[in-house]
Order: sequence, then C-alpha cells, then structure tokens
Amino acid sequence: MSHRRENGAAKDATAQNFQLVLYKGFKLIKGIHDPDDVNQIYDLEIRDSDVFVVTYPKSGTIWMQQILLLIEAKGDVKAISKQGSYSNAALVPWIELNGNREAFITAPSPRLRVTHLQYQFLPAALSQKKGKVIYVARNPKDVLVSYFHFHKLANMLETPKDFDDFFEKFLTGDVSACCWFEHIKTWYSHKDDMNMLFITYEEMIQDLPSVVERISVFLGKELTDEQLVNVVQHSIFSNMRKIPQASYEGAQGNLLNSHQGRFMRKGIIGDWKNHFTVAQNERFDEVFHREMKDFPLSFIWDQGQ
Ligand code: PPS
Repeated sequence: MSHRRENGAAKDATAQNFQLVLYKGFKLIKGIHDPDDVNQIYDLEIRDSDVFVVTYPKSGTIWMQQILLLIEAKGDVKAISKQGSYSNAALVPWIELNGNREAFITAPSPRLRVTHLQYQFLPAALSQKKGKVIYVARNPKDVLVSYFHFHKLANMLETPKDFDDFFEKFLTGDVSACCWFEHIKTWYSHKDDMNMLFITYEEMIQDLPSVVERISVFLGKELTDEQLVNVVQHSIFSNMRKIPQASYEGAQGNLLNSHQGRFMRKGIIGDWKNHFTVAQNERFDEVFHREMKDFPLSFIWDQGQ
C-alpha cells in the first residue's frame, strides 16, 4: 500500500470520530462543535467594536483573518507574530468551535471573530446594529471545488467518494454547514438590519487594495498609503502562504492531514473549469438560475471577466 493510501485510510478512520450532526437545519461537526453551546451564541452581548466575518466554507475566511489582523496592526506583520500565537485562528477564532463562545464573553476588545454559521445562530444584537459584520461571498463553482479538495485534507470530514458524488451533495446542500444558496440568500436578506459590509472573494483577487481600503473605512481604522500597501503585501496569496501562522501549514494538529494537500491550495478564480464536465456545468447553471433568480448581485466566474 502506498503512503498516500495509508494516509487516506488513517484520515477516514479519524473522520469517523467527527460525525456530522444536523442541528436547526445546519450540519455541525461532532467533536469540534457542541449544539448546546452553538445555541447560546444567539444570546451573546455585543460591543460596538465586535467584528464578525461570516463566510460559507471555502470563501476566504483565513484570508480575512489575516487582513483583519494586519489592519489592526497597521500593516506591521511582525506585530502579529509577536503576539506569540501559533495560528491566526487563536487571534481571530471561529465563534462556533468548542470553548470559543465562553472565551468571547470576557475577551478584550476588539473581539474579531469568524463564523460559517447561518444567520439564525448569530447574536441577536447584531440585528440591532450593534457590532459589525463582514460577509464574504465566493462564486459557488469555485467554492464547490475548494470544498471538495478540503474534504480530502480535513481529518474531520469524510473523504468524498469522487468529484461527481461531491458535486451532487454540494448542489443539494448535503454537506457540512448547509446549502450554499440558503446561506448567501438568508444573510443577504438581513444585510440592512445590521452594520454589514458585503464583499466578494473575486473582488479581493482582482483589486485587493480597494477592498482593504473599504474594510478599513468600514471598521473606522483608516490606514496611510504605506500601511495599506503593507496590509496588501502580507495578505496576497504567495506571501501569506509563506507565513505558517496565517496559512495553517502544518499547524493544525489532528485537524488537517498535510499529506493530502495544502489549505492554501490555488487561490484563483475559475478553477471549476478544470473540474466540471460540460454536463455538470449545465446542471449547475440550471440550479443556480432557479435558486438565485431574485438575487440582485452577479458573480465573477473567471479571471478575465
Ligand atoms: S475555510 O476552511 O472555510 O475556513 O476555508 P476559507 O479560508 O474560507 O477558504 C479557503 C480558500 O481561500 C483561499 N485563500 C486565498 N486565496 C487568495 N489569496 C489568499 N491570500 C488566500 N488565502 C486563502 C484558499 O487557497 C482556498 O481556496 P482554494 O480555491 O482551495 O485555493
């Protein structure tokens, strides 16, 4: 047996310890999420300085962790590493992971958090315009591809049988978290209830400086030109990938199996073209148009668009 297969088998043995649990329409991962705890996130008190980055998985979460930390540090990347953390996830944690809700209550401001949760779980106070929310959306064809590869890498997720099988599961929402279409439509429909900045992964790829500027203005943390250049510099794919704290390279203990690939895999627009068959693309478009016909925004599907 090759090393690759041995590693894959070991990964799936571990995945059996992390079953998916459907809770209020959302698939949590037993072992890293506790439904009772997730349920209490709704009641958290919110400070005006709190920031929640909301993403469907594989839409730019860790990129935003790095950008928020850099904006906070005025572009000084060394100031982040000096905080002595092995991973950005310790500085900008996922609120839904075990233990993180409780830590949030007494954490010093600014409390920067990320989440994949659906709208109904997040603190009700956000809908009274307390705190700030940044929603990052990515075109769902690239999300599907990135999520497929992540399932091979992540020990807590079962390795997909094959791409075709995962493709169908994604389209019907039979995956960890929830259906992509429901996530974006629900969050977007509440955009005006809260202080929300809505940005896309594709905008970040195509014009990162202007997105960073929009984020810093939204957060009331304006940057000088030099600071902005530094934030961009340390968050572009090729540079961020070299920073283990930001790229999750080998830092995840039993959560990722580095033999199966890298968390920061390609970081491009349009990789779906290397994966979808013509028939799959037609099927995807059909579902997309049906689900998103009333959605007011359009998506960028390839780099040259
Ligand atoms: S997760 O597991 O949901 O938190 O993953 P998430 O961080 O949301 O998404 C991972 C994808 O984002 C890409 N990524 C980046 N792209 C461009 N530039 C930068 N700096 C960057 N950082 C992360 C990462 O490579 C994953 O996309 P794919 O398509 O798999 O490469």
